Amino acid sequence: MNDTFLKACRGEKTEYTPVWIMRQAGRYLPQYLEVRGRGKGTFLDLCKDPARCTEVTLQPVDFFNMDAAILFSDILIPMEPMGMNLEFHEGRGPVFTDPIRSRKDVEALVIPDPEATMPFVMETIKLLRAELKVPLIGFSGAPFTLATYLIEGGSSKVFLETKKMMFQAPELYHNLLQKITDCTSLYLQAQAKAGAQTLQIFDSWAGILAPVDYARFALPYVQSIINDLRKVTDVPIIYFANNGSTLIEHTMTAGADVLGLDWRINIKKAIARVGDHVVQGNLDPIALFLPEEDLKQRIKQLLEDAREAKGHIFNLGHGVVPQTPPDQVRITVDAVHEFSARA
Ligand code: 1CP
Repeated sequence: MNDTFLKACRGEKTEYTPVWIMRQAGRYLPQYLEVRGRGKGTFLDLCKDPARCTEVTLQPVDFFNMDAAILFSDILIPMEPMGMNLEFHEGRGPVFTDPIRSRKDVEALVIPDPEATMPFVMETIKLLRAELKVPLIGFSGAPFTLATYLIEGGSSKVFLETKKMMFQAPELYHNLLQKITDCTSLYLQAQAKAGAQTLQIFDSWAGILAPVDYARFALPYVQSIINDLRKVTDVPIIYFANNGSTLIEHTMTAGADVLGLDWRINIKKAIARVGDHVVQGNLDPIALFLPEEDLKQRIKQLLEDAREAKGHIFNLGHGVVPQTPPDQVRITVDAVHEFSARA
């Protein structure tokens, strides 16, 4: 197996900088759309079909020579067995038809047994491990990010209901977050047990919080999950707090091995602040629309800027967007491999 990615996660020397791309399996790939359309099921049907999940996970790894695979699923999958009604609407994204607003709503949520309620995830991990020659990343959402979807009923811009609950009903908010944390903790442990070799926690909305609120209403739940994981597994843990450059002093206390960085911060400046962490990132996803030579120049500079890191995993600063030409992804991966090769 090519374990360059795992070595980098642990801060060990590698022959080159490993690269994978957030949302590397997905709508920018015509071959994904083909599998997604096959059987005419919904996106959720695809997430529950281990054979097709395996196929779409492998696509970018095979096409572009990625150094890691990420399980094809969605951060919202465990919210269904918790008792939420989840739908994905074309063009609008995820929708929870009955958002969480009251004590009764929180009390009705259950903490599911991941193996019993999400066997398709564990099955996909096992199928992938049998096929893959690079490490497999499992993942979850961070409790705060998951809570925003449950409370708002879907995506949001100002997160009014979430912040109102924090500020006006902190005990209710805490009880909700505690349940999501317990669910996520068991879910990630089950993924590691099934064969996931790294775990990434996506905190996609962390950056909408003031640091003081992040420290109180988001970070402790991530710390708790990582603490639990350390008792049962030694797989590396990546924590990605999107838009989190103003939060680094806090995110570095989450307990992760690797800190994911979005593109809004210069990676060199971030590295000076992250202490004993490996970093992952942080090319602007829209930089993939640069002309080839400019894109390569950006990548070269980024690798140069990351030289002093304890370890660096090349990635975008957030997910690849659906309009991205696949060839630009190929150029990116090849450039990382070429420019980072150490004599
Ligand atoms: O139409 C389709 O095919 C559905 C589009 C889609 C896909 C391909 C969704 C709906 N989810 C996914 C897969 C997915 N989601 C993966 C596996 C693909 C890969 O990485 O290779 C992963 C890791 C996720 C994680 C995820 N889902 C996050 C965290 C990462 C991030 O981008 O910040 C979030 C916030 C979600 C929620 C979600 N699911 C889908 C959409 C469109 C969204 C975002 C909605 C929003 O902006 O609020």
